[in-house]
Amino acid sequence: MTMAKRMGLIGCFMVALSLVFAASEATRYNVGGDFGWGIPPNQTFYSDWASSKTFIVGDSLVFNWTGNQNVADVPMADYNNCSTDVITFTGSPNRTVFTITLLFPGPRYFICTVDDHCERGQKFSINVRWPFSSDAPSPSAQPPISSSAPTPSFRV
Ligand SMILES: [Cu+2]
Repeated sequence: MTMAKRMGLIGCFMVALSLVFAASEATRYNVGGDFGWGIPPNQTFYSDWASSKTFIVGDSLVFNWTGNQNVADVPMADYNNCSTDVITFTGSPNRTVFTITLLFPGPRYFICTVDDHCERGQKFSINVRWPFSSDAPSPSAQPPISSSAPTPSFRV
């Protein structure tokens, strides 16, 4: 394949990707609203904030903080344990604006690993959806697979 053809294919892919994002009107969410990203006033502050929103592929999370904070994009187990043994995104100690664009669907978990911030509620999880499928049920909302379903019978 020539370089020109290859660049053409990449170009087509980029156009298709941007069309998907444009059609879904990507949203930038300020995590925690006006409060920003810090030790919250209560344990459910960030889960309350996240539960009122629908996150679509292409949307962004904007973490705004002052002082000693960080953001870690972690698996569920680290989220549940408030693990501090994870890679974090840190910023300048004074003021940081850190943006994460949600590029793929599925559950995502974010925590702060400074001191006991996570235990004090500086954590939240979201379920990122594909565009155009905002009514799709989340994995936890799907009905359980019945074990008593009749097995198909075959005539011999
Ligand atoms: Cu923190």
